[in-house]
Amino acid sequence: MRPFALATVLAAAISSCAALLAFPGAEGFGAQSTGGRGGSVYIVTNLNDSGAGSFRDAVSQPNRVRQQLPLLPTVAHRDPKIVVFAVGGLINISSRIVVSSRITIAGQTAPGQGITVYGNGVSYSGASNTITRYIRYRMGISGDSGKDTITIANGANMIFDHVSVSWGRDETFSINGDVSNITISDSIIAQGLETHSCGGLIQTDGGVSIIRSLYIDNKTRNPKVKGVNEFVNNVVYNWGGGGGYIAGDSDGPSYANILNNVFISGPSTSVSPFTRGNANFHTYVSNNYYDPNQDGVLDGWILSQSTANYSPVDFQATKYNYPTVGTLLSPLDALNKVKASAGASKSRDRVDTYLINAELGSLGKVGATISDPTASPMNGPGPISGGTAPVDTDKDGIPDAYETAHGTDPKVNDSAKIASNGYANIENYINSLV
Ligand SMILES: *[C@@H]1O[C@H](CO)[C@@H](O)[C@H](O)[C@H]1NC(C)=O
Ligand SMILES: *[C@@H]1O[C@H](CO)[C@@H](O)[C@H](O)[C@H]1NC(C)=O
Ligand SMILES: *[C@@H]1O[C@H](CO)[C@@H](O)[C@H](O)[C@H]1NC(C)=O
Ligand SMILES: *[C@@H]1O[C@H](CO)[C@@H](O)[C@H](O)[C@H]1NC(C)=O
Ligand SMILES: CC(=O)N[C@H]1CO[C@H](CO)[C@@H](O)[C@@H]1O
Repeated sequence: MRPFALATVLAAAISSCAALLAFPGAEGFGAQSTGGRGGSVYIVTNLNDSGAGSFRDAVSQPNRVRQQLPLLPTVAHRDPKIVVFAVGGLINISSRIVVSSRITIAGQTAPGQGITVYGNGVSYSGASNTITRYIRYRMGISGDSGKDTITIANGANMIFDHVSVSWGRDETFSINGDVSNITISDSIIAQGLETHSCGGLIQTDGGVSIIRSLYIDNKTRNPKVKGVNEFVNNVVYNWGGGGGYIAGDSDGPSYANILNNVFISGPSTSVSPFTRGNANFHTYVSNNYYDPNQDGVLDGWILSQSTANYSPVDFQATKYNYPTVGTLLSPLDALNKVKASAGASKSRDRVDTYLINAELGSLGKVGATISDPTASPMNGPGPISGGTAPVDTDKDGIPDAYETAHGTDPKVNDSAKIASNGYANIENYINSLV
């Protein structure tokens, strides 16, 4: 093939990849992550910390040099992997897990109440093209001191959707550095542990979308933002004295859309929802709802655009043109949506149920103040019922019943094959579950 023709074919392949969303309905800066598409399927078959069949083995096999086409430079990267689960339950990890590039983690495939990774945190630093859905990462006091539940210090093109993240010893979900094209959608970021008790830094010029997610029970940084950010249809509940949405406090320039969010004060809340802005924080703000009186009734109001409400930021007259939600909800519709489906909600665990029903549901009256998640009222990360995986005769990750109903052969290992709609067969299965 002549170089010209090769380039044309590659360009076509790249643009057709780029057009496909991470999954139907994916939104925001990370919506086009390709995850493990085009690679093989890894079935997690046990809850062990490490070893064959474990989550750690599935997600953290190191990068390697791959044979490249002629004329193209050699690059080290990892075989893409789509990770599915034939077990549900608690995965108790001692050391941190480092997630590699080009990976799809489909927590929604786990039977029973799904998967909780507990005991330490998870790093996505250095990764690119990850899709992470319907899984719980709960670090806890035995995790490494000074570390986050989820850390991204560099990397690109990642989407976290319906993920429950809690109990970070430093930050809970932190993005800080040379990081591009990230979406956090329909997720819960909860209970950063004292004494730091932080939701997280969201500091990068590469673009982070935070959509329909819940920040709850963090003293500060719910989140703390610098750089390019969109914050749309989220709920922030019971932030503490350190601040709710912290609109940058450094000289670095920021460009943010802050639209249709809900801020509800709780027992720990003593400050207004926006703090610490400065003239470098350029922002379009609109339709943010605030209910400060902790009386168990939704009786707040929409904040007007004034420095009294938003700290001293540089207001913009028009929105930044960011990849954003298909449907912008009203703040109170966003609250209902978050209550109904934020986090790993295919089967909510006891922790998220408590946070959503007892705390957020109290509309200001109840909020946990915790430094030890194993103590009352949280009582640790479990139990998580394991359930039973459906029969999968060819062990390709797609159950027989689905294969029979959708015209693939339950006796042929064909789940990694790309279907006519551009997704792998296994992706069409995992996307059908939620
Ligand atoms: C998982 O851990 C159990 C208990 O330590 C052990 O018996 C089993 O062999 C491990 N499984 C694998 C696949 O390593
Ligand atoms: C997790 O493992 C640690 C170390 O083995 C153990 O002390 C702890 O009880 C385990 N926690 C859970 C919830 O299983
Ligand atoms: C981020 O996404 C944009 C739009 O899809 C793309 O042009 C850019 O290359 C991406 N950045 C990185 C670092 O991959
Ligand atoms: C299925 O095929 C893939 C290659 O497409 C291979 O990596 C995998 O090991 C096979 N799985 C089984 C259970 O044979
Ligand atoms: C869960 C948790 O750590 N919550 C903290 C949130 O912030 C308040 C106010 O500072 C603390 O009292 C809580 O402990």
